[in-house]
Amino acid sequence: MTTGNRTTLLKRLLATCAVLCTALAVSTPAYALNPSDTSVQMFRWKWNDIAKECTNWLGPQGYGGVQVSPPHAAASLGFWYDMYQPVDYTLLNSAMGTEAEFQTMINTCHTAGVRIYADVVVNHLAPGSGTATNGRTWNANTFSYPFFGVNDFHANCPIQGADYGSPGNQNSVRNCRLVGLIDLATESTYVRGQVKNYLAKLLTMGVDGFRFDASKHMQPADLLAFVSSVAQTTQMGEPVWVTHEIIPDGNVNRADYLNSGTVNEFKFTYAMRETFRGTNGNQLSQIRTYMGTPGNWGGTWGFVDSAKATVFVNNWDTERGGDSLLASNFTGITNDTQGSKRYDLANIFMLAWPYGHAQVHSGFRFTNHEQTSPSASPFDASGNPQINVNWDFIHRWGNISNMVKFRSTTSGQGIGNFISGTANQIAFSRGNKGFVAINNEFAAWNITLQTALPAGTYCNVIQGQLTAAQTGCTGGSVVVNSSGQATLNIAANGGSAVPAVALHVNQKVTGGIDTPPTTPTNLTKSNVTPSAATISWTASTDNVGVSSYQVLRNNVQVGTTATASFTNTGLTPSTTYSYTARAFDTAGQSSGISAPVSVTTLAAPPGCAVTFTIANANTTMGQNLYVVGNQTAIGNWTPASGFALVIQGSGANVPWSGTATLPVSTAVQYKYVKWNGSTAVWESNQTTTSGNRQLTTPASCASPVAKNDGNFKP
Ligand SMILES: [Ca+2]
Repeated sequence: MTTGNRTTLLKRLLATCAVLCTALAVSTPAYALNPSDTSVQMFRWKWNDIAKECTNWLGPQGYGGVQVSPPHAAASLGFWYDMYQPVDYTLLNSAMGTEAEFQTMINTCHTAGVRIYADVVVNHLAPGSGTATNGRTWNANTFSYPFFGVNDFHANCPIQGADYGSPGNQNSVRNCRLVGLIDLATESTYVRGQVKNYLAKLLTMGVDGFRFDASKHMQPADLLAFVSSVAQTTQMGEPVWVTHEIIPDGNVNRADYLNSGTVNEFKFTYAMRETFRGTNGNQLSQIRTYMGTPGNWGGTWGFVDSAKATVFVNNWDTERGGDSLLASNFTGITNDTQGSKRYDLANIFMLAWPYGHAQVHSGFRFTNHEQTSPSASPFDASGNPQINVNWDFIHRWGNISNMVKFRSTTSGQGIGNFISGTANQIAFSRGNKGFVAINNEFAAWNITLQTALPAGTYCNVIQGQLTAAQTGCTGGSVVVNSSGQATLNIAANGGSAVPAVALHVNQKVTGGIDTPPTTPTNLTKSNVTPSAATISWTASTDNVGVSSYQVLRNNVQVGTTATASFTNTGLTPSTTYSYTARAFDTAGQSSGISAPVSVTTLAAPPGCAVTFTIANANTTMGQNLYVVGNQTAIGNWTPASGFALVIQGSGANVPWSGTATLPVSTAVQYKYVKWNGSTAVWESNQTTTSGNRQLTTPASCASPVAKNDGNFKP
């Protein structure tokens, strides 16, 4: 490297900085940033696309920040990991966009309330040789990089697998080459100065924090020196956010790095995979044992304290290495979004659980492990997001995205009312601000649980949010009663629904608390007959109004009614039934089921056998004699349904006779009818007042009544 080259570039850098400093001074923010407890890893998203997402989605949804891919200039070989092979930290043209686009993204996201965290790769530089994303060249064989030369690197030795063991070889892990990458001498004054310049430039541009890549491959003192050498406050007036990538092994002591930032708590990533898949005997219901609880974090797995943890269900490495739950890995294995909603549930848990700084991961779908980001835009020509097409847009998945505001709303609240159903079902309160229930079981979870929420109707943010009028929800809702209890009906995992409920006080329906109707009382019976009964009750009351009652007979609905009375017909004589009722209000809530009333139908009245005989009908071929009259047994005046008599002998005038059963104590009117199946020939009228033949059956009929009616009256 020549001094001249360095000087030229420094001039260029200073000129850029002067412009930017002026711009930033003018745009000193009058706007507020979102709460900082959640961010999203926008893996290989272009700066221009991130800017759009900040404005259109991330800001309004409450995301606190975006962790962007490394903005330095890097190798460009056609693989996703090219960007982890830095060449130049000064002219920040990368696979994600130009330096100017990077600056615009920062400003746009800040305006939307969203911070920008840069992924910083300073352990190593690119191997091989070539032209970087900013047009500058490098050659690792001659240690020629725009700002680094032969004296700026550690010796050429590979890190061995055993170095990560216990005791392992810490010097090798920190000073030898990680997968062949040329290891920077990060303890040297010159290298530290270059890193300082890079970090200072990013902060000046408005970057809000750093994710240090491969931190365990550098000395803790190096990282502390980097962080200490630059401003401690961002352009937005906040402390600089710092987290370290430190994958646990048998050698690294993560506590050594906590003086310069938080650590990526990979144990959380592993715990999500193990507990939601239920592998190795791990159970979601035991999560407190594994990782501890507020004020006492650690657990049997040895989690770092919450204030020192950055957590994610997966990042780009674990999604390719299989160390986490998976969402976009289409290399031939089953994702945790296929056949289950484990991936969604784990993100919901992460955002509901008061541990660490939570990061959602949003990347792209891939079919081989080295495949780089799609050339297709995440948006269509009209600017609409193409979700789960090439880019997965996990930050827009409704059930995950809505949990960002759950997290900020419940910030500072502890865990209460923790309960497990099966080993795969848990629920807990976040103080009196929120409540969540997660059903990672392939069976529904229907249960009434205690919350600490104020009474009211809440939107289940897993399914939707408040409507614009805030009087209803775009998805399902849950009622918390005056005792703080909520009755939940959570679908089984494995279906189309994400089987969880999440409620918080900023998604509470206004316009009054919708309470269920009172339960109907005092059920009574009346008008009981052999085949019917009327059930009545004391009307229910409700704050929004009772719309209907459901009437149940032996626990099965037999009808609904708007009034407090219902007549049930079609019953069987001499049978006992149990009736109950419940009320529904206009909001669809139901009361409890009433106490039952027992009804026994009356016995069917005993019949009275009457033997009808008629002669001299003068029937023609095809005609038969029928008794037709005002009783069901004799056809209710319909010849086709009349009671058929049987001819007693042969010839046109022999008697016809037959015995019908009629109700007792009943006034019966009838005529004889000659009927050939289509034409009725009725008797003419009698001298009775009705013109019909008449009889009244007795109250009891020990033997048939003989009704010898003489001759057919033509
Ligand atoms: Ca190193």
